This record gives sequence, C-alpha cells and structure tokens, in this order.
Amino acid sequence: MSLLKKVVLVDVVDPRSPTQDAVKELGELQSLVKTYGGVDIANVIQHRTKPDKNTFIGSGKVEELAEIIRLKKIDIVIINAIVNHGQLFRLTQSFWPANRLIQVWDRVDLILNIFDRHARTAEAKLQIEIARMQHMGPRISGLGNTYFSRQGGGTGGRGVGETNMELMKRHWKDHIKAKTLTLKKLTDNRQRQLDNRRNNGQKTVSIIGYTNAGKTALFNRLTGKNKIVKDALFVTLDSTLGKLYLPQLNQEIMISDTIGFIKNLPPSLVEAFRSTLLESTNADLLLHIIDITDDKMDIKIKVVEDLLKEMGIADKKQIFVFNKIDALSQKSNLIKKYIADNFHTYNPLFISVKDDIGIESVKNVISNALSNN
Ligand SMILES: Nc1nc2c(ncn2[C@@H]2O[C@H](COP(=O)(O)OP(=O)(O)OP(=O)(O)O)[C@@H](O)[C@H]2O)c(=O)[nH]1
Ligand SMILES: [Mg+2]
Repeated sequence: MSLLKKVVLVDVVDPRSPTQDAVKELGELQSLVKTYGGVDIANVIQHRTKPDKNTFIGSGKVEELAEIIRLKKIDIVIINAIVNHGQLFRLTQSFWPANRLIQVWDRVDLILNIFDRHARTAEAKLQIEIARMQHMGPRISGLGNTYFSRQGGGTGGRGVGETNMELMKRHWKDHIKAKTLTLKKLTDNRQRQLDNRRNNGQKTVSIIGYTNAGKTALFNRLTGKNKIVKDALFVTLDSTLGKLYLPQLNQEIMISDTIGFIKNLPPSLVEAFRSTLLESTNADLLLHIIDITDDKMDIKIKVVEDLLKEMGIADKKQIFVFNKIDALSQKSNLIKKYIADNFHTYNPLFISVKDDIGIESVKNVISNALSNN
C-alpha cells in the first residue's frame, strides 16, 4: 500500500480572470502541494463561481467531491482560497459519509502545514502554533475534539452547547495569549541582541523576496555557507545569519537570509512572522531578490512591497536584485529596459548566482549603500 496521502485540489478561480492566470495559479498551488511532500495529487477540480456562504464551494461541488473522495479514497481535500472555519467545518462534515477521517484544508492550512514541516527553531515553531490556533479557531486539536464530538453527535441541548462553545472560545483565547507571551519573550531577547549588534557598529543586510527567487542561493554565494537551495517554495523558514567581508569598507557585515513571501498570506501569519523577520526590520539595507524569468514578476514585487508595508519597513533602503539572468529568453533586452524604466529608483542589478554573474556588483552596491548610512 502506498504511504502517500491522496489529495484532491479544488482550484478556486475568479470567473472574470483570464484562463492563463488560472493556469498560473494552479501551477503555484501544485508547487505548494509538492513542497508539502508525501502526497499524491489524485484529482484537480475547478470552482468558478462566487463563494457559497455555507460550504464555500456550493452543494453541487460538494456532491461531486464526495463522489471523488469515495471512489479514489481521498485523504485530504485542499481548497485554494481562504475559507472561514465554519465553512471548513461544514465541508468536513459533509464528506464524513465518504470518508470519516477526511481532512479539509484551505490555502492557509496548506501553508501552515508546510511551515510546520520546515520550522527548525523554537521561535518558528511557536509562531506556527499561534498562527494555526488563530486560523483554525475552535477546530484546533484537543479543543477541536470536544467541538467535533459535540457537533457530530448532536447530543446536549442547544443552550448547553452554546455555553460550552463560549467556554471553549475563552479557553482558546487564553491559550493564544499564553503562547503569544512566550513568543514575545523570545522576540524581546532577540531584539536585545540586535540592539547590541547595532550598538557595536555591526551592519546587517537582509535578503528578502518572493519564495523561490534565489535568496538562499545568493546568501550562500555571499557568505560561503551551504544552506539548502531547492526548486520548491518555502525551503527557508527561519532567518539565518552569515558574514561577508567588504574590502571597500574594511569591515565584516552580517547578511541574513529570510523566509520567502507569498501572496494571500492571512494577517495572522504575517503577524506571527514579524518575529522571523526581525532581522529584516532591523537591517540597514534590504536586498530584494526577484526572479527575472517569472512573467508574474510585477505581481510578486507588489506582494513583497505590500508585506513590507504591513511590517512597517517599506521605507527602508532597498535594492532590487534581478536574479536568474542566465535563464532569460531572447526578450531579455526588452525586459531589462522595462525594469530600468520602472524600477530605476531601486538601483536594479542583474545577476545570475548560478553562472556567477554580477556578484561583485552586488558587493559594491552594498558597500556604497552602507558607507552612505
Ligand atoms: N537558472 C537559475 N536558477 C537559479 C539561480 N539562482 C537560484 N536558482 C534556482 O532557483 C531555485 C530556488 O532557489 P533558492 O535559493 O532556494 O530560493 P529561495 O528564494 O531561497 O526560496 P525559498 O527559501 O523557498 O523562499 C533553485 O532551484 C535554484 O537552483 C540562477 O541564478 N539561475
Ligand atoms: Mg531560501
């Protein structure tokens, strides 16, 4: 018997969006699922209408899915949208006749589960736990059991149920509060270390950007480290530091590699990852790495910019580094001109970590930016 979990993807498409966008979206979703690992995509179905209040996908699709779950022995249904917990719960419930152990994830659950697998430090693990509690609400395990058994069994009067629900919500809130406090202690501690570093005159450059842009590849190249570089999303979760000696400044500076950004991150996740991005919020300079071969480049730049705004660091000094020029097609001159016209305020650089092109110019630009600080 295969150990792979069988999944069905429900791709949610805005009926107004062009087909090629829908294909891209699905591509990203499939990469995400592959990144999670250990699963076999048995089916992909498309949902093209407005979200249904009760089940998000509407009763027709629920039936279609239940049939697929039954026939293909599906373990997990993944919906490519942010779905509220009431809807997720009702969906799960309506698939029980087809599979009593069915799991229904939305995009946030998927991202959280990926994060969970990749998190290494206590801090990252705690962040994920908090974000998960916030996202899942009373679906969380432990508390969730009571919820499921009460709702599923249908025992107890309505009044009693509601009281339990209130108690559970309070318990859930207290739980989040306690975890948040523990995380805050860890974060405060790290902030003190960062303050010390700054007071000692240590400069830091933080590498940021959309996931899979080549941040870790550049980090390795600059610092001589050997962190995992992979064609997958969210390979890096915790921020890591390395050193780079800059002859121009006659100084060793710190470089940090960070988690990649992705669109549709729910606010709870952004909040939780504030701590992971502490290196970036305290950095003297941001190197924003962009995959130049990606024809969704503009949207991805905007996603990163919006997240920087949410973190309150959009005004920090930033340099755009366009990576992977080795893989650029014949249109390369057009693309470079477009970038020069639109992003000249960010000192755009064109590099290839793979073919070792432009690395010296990255170091020079860093030196110049830091010496003007
Ligand atoms: N063609 C080409 N591929 C590159 C280059 N730099 C990185 N890559 C590839 O891009 C993929 C992602 O690289 P990473 O360095 O892991 O990307 P990342 O931004 O750290 O990704 P996450 O940590 O997952 O957010 C890998 O398959 C790399 O081999 C480059 O200069 N040219
Ligand atoms: Mg990385």
